[in-house]
Amino acid sequence: MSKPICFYDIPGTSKAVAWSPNTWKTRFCLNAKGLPYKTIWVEFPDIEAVCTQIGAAPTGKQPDGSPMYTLPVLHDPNTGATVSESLAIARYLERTYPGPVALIPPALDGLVGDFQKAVWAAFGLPMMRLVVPAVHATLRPGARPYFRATREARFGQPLEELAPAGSALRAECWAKTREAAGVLAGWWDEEANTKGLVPRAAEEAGAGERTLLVSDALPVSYADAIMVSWLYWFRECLGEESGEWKTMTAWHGGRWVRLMAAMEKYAQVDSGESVQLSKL
Ligand SMILES: N[C@@H](CCC(=O)N[C@@H](CS)C(=O)NCC(=O)O)C(=O)O
Repeated sequence: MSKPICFYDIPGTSKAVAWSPNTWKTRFCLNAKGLPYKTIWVEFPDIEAVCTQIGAAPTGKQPDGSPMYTLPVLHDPNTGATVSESLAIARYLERTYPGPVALIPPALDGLVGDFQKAVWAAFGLPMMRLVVPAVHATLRPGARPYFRATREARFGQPLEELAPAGSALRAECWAKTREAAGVLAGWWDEEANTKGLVPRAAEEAGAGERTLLVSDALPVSYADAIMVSWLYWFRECLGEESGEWKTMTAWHGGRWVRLMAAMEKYAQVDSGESVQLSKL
């Protein structure tokens, strides 16, 4: 590889700038594989125009049936490929650049798609209600009206009513999100215990982090990247200093913070360059 890969991401005003869970998955892959890349920051209202311009395929349909364009997108000048959708990008990177770390071991390629869907099904709506209003506040001011209009159309409700601070609904969403994370914690435990990676006694003492869907040679996997990307979303949008984030860091014996710490070496964010088409 000689030329840096172009990685399209959405900027925010949070500490890391990068806040989107779907694009974080791609960043973890690029960093873990040590691939040269540059981030191209695209504001929400410009995503469709940029994707059309670079020939990125839509990833779904809008409610009116028109194509839906989303980030992450990756353009690899070394192969000419332009790839949309986080899992398709992870698979492209795995196929094209198998070393030095295989984040999706070949035998688990089929499973990882189901895993991603299962994580989404477990967290789903309660998590969205909690964080979507915070995403709005995290975006740069010029991108907010687009985000508000599209998300309010999707939920059929003003952002302020999705899970208002102090409401019983918000408490219920938190309880469901915590419960879902508990189910996921069981999957990580099962994996670690099956492989003998972390003895039960160590877990009870709260020691060590564990990773999921690993081969013995791998420190982390794409499955870990998926989970940590959701956690980054919470942290970046709710704010590291918020009471809600602090509460979350204590969930399940602090295991999620340990998993984040294990992935931190792959979390660098470059300054990259910005594309701005709309007058924001
Ligand atoms: N399944 C897609 C989902 C990507 C996605 O929803 N991205 C959001 C940002 S987190 C987006 O770009 N939305 C564009 C829009 O709402 O206009 C993936 O995993 O890449």
